[in-house]
Amino acid sequence: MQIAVLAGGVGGSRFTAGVRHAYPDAELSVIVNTADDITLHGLRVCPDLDTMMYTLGGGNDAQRGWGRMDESWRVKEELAHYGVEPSWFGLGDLDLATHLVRTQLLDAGYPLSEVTAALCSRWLADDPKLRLLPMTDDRVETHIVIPDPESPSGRRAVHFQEYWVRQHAEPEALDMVRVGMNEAAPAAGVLTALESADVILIAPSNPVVSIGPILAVPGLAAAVRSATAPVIGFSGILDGAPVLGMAHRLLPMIGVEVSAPAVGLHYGPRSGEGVLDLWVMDDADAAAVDRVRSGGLPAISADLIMATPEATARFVRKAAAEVGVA
Ligand code: GDP
Ligand code: FO1
Ligand code: CA
Repeated sequence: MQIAVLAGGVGGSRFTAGVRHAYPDAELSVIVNTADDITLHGLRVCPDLDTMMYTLGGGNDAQRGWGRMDESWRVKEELAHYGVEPSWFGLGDLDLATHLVRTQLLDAGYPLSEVTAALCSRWLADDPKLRLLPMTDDRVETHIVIPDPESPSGRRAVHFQEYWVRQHAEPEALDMVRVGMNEAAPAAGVLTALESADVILIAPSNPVVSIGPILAVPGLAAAVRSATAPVIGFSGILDGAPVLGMAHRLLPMIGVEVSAPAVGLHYGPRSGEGVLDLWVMDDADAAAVDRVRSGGLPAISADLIMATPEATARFVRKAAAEVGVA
């Protein structure tokens, strides 16, 4: 069996761990958001790819959600002594090695997909049927437009990391610019993974800044829509709020209500102009199943709390059975 997953960082990696638990022998291709990426101190940092790689490779810090376990911060402290910014974004000593290797390989001319495979040859050596694919080999970076009374236009754009990590998504998000998106193309391997999949799973990742950018890569949503496999989406919004994180700060910006049915209808049914054959919401939203169905999108509810890979595997299997995938 071949499975393709679309995913962001923390939610995406928990989900993927559950998919792997449900289907230990499947060829699993994870198409990961790279629009969070940023260059700092001359180093290319790919947070969602790294969260995925560390988590599936057993090297992540589970408490923080991102970065390495047993991390130390000596380089960060030393940079602070030099007064070097940004001081609000921490690259740990162990994590730095990943960014050094990545940047060297990118500078040598390798595409991000090959660089990612090289990094994963260390972390995912025990699972040769698991592949991490960046959504694109091109540079795409999300910027968020926020109010700025001091600017002549009354607004300014900041990099997504500055909005998320430094500002804790506190300013109102007025708009979003995905720099580089128009010129981007799906990374090597992405279209084949979608074409050859037996099932395509959209993780309960942030719909605006994780799944949104993946589907916005020119040609990628069309490939999901024309895939022969059924496409199942899972809600990260439970009972009107994200399980964790700040998705509720960004959904209003794209005109989507912070609710599981609204996010499902935003992705939309493949029978219309959307990408889904089935939308899975938490049992807390069971009463909204009819609302989704009456929007033309088949829907079910399940316990969507990803407390353990086993718990995640249970709802993944339930959803797969619903679309006829064993
Ligand atoms: P990020 O890239 O690190 O921000 O992570 P993702 O975009 O992959 O995932 C973040 C989303 O995962 C959030 O919007 C959460 O609501 C969702 N999420 C986190 N934990 C759970 C869970 O246990 N169940 C479900 N259904 N969603 C979750
Ligand atoms: N998140 C933080 O809240 N603070 C940090 O200092 C921070 C550093 C960092 C370094 C590498 C990396 O891969 C991720 C890092 N993150 C940090 C997490 C991350 O940037 C965001 O939570 C995501 O981009 C949202 O998905
Ligand atoms: Ca992310």
